[in-house]
Amino acid sequence: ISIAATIGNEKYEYPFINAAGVYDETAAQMNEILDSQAGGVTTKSATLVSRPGNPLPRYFNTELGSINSMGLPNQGLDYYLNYIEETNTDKPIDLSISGTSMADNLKALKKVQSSNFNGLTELNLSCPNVIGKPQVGYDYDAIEDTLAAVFEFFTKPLGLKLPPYFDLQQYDAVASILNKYPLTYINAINSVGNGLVVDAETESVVIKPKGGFGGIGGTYIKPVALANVRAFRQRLNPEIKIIGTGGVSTGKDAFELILCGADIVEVGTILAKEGPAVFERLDTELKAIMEAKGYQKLSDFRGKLKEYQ
Ligand code: RRO
Repeated sequence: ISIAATIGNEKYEYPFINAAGVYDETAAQMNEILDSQAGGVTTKSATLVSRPGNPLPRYFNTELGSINSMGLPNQGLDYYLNYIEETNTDKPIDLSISGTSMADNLKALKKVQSSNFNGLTELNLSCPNVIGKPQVGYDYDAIEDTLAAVFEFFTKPLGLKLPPYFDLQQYDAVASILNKYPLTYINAINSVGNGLVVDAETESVVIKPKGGFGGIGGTYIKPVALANVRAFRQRLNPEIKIIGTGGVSTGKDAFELILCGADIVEVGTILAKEGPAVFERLDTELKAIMEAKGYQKLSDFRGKLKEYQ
């Protein structure tokens, strides 16, 4: 049984990697992921200049998931470009970029364009936690303006990290924009933005920034992730691949996302809870399901979700 998968020129021997922002701010963390049974690693979303992020506490685990308002803490784009340049690995390293303005995103992507990096660059249009900056992915004109400006000069493989959508007309609108551009992939979904977790005992919120509002991840959001992957797979040009992210904590969750059309799968909340040892467990669980069903490779069932006739 092979669980290998490909996106653009990148080959993932294992189909699980970290979701951008989890276990990936420092070289030491990314090295631990590369040393595990992960298929590769994604960097923390980078800005041009390093940022400390929002005040603590800013991440909280619950039984069914997590809430975060990290606020884009990262070491700056040069740190991640240097890390990639200096790291000897057969596994893909995907570079996530999340400027806090269109001008900064363009500057960052120009830097990537003129660097030696030729892997996947993931432009994050869906950070819910930078105070005063709405998620670009909910503004169709801003998505279009960004892509038009980026593809004026960017010739390397590009993916977009999208926020979750909740209405079928949103998928229609976004897919019709994305289909006009030579995107290598999309990544669906980022956390469900601006949820609220309440601690009944203390009668208070659980994270400090933004009065407790933050991005929800984990089991809570799996049906939203399944829907977004499925809806985009039904609407996007087949050349645009899909990274499925959201609510995966078992091999079965991943199997479901791949049935909906995911090419590879990312894990956030469960990686934060279990650490990089989670990747071996997920690989093993996914293979066991495939073996029981008689599948030899991911393409035997990818996108083949059945509907009532
Ligand atoms: O750093 C964050 O607060 C953060 C980002 Br950039 C993102 O894209 N998604 C998220 O849940 N948190």
